[in-house]
Amino acid sequence: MKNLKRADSQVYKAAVGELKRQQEGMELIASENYVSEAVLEALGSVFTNKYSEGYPGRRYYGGQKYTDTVEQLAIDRAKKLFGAEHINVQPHSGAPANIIAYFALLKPGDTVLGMDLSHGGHLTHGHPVTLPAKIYNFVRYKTKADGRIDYKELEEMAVKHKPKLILAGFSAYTRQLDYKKFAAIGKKVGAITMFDIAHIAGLIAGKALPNPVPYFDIVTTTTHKTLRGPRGGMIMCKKKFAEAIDKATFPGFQGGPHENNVAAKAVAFGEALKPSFKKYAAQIIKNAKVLEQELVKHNFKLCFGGTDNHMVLVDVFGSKGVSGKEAEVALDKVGITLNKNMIPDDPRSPMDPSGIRVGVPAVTTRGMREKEIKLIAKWINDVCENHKNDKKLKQIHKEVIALCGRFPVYKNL
Ligand code: DSN
Repeated sequence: MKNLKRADSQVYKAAVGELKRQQEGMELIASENYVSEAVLEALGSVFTNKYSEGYPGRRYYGGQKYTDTVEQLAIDRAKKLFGAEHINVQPHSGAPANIIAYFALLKPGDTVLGMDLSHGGHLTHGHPVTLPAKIYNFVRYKTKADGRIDYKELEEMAVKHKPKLILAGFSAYTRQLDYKKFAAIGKKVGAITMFDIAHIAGLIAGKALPNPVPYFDIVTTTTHKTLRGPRGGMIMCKKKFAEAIDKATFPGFQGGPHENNVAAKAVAFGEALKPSFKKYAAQIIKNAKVLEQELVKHNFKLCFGGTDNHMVLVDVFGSKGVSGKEAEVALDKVGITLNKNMIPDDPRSPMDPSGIRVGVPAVTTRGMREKEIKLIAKWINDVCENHKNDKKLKQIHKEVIALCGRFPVYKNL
C-alpha cells in the first residue's frame, strides 16, 4: 500500500489497522471469509475505471475487449461450478440479486412465500422493513420445534396463499433443506421456485452439500461468504428466465457492472474449481460439527438442534443468561468476532437478542482444524461465563492472538 501511504495517511492508517485486526482476530462471523491475495489484486485492478453496461459482446460503450474477457471467464467458471443453464455475474451483492430476481419474475402485489427472519431467513425474504415487502405480498413460513421445516405445512400454505414465487434460503438457518420437496410444492401450485444460497454457495461449489441448481428455477447468491470471492452477487437460472433476469439486472435495476469485482469473481471461481477447494468445503463441515458438539458439551443450547452447514445459532441467553449483545461485546474484547442474532420467535429485541451466530468459514481458510475449534468453543464458554471479568478477558485475548499468530493470513501484504 505504498501509494496509499503517501497519498492519504488517514485511510492508510485505517487500512493497516483493519489488516492487523483481521490477522490477529478470530473471525467467526458466518458470512465472512478471507479472499486470496490474487482476488484482492483483481479487485484493486484498473477494471474499476471501466464502464461496461450490457453483456459480453453487446455493450453500450467501446473498449470492452478485456472486460468481455473477464466477465465471460466468470460466467463460464461459475457454470462449471454450479451447472446452471444461465448465469448473470453482475449483481452488486446478495440483496440486489434478490431484488432483481423479484423484479424479473413478479408484478407488484404478487405473493411470495419466504422464510421468517427470526427463523433464519434473510431481510430480503420479506421482512416488513424492506423495499420488496412494500411492493410484493410476502407470507412467511417458520421452522418447527424440532428445527425443521414442516413441508406438509409449507404445501398447505402454498395451496392457501397461491404464491407466484416460493423462496428457500437463509442467513442463520443451520439445517439442510429438502430441495425436491420445494420443487414438488412449486410444481403443485404452479409457483416459480427460488433458492438464495448465499451462505452455502461455497459448500455447494466444493461438493460438501448437494447442488440445488437442478431443482430450482432461480438460484441467487453472494460470492463472498463460503464461496470466498469478492463482495458481490450472482443469479443463476433456467434458460427460460435468462432474458428476464438479464433485463432486470441491466437496465432494470443496475447501471454499469463493477468489472473489477467481476474480474475478482472470475479469479475466485477459478480457485473454487481446484481440488483444494473441495477439501476446504469438507473441512468447514467437519469444523462446524465439532463446534456444535463442543458447545453442547459446554451446556449451550443450539437452535434447530445442531448444524448441517458452516454455522451454529446459539441461544446464549437461554443457556448462560447472557444476552446476544453482551456476548458479542465481551467476545469482541478478546478478539473473537461474531454477531448477535435473533433466535426463532425471539422475545428479545433485534439489537439485543437472545442468540449469537457462530461460523467457521474464515478460521477454516486460516487452516484451523478440530483441535483449534475445541479451543474456540472453550473460549466462547469462558467469555460468556466471565463476561464482566476484565482480567480473565485480557488473558483469553492473549491466547487468541497467540493462536491466530500460528495460522497467519496476508503475510505478504
Ligand atoms: N449480512 C449477511 C449475513 O451476515 O448473513 C446476509 O446479508
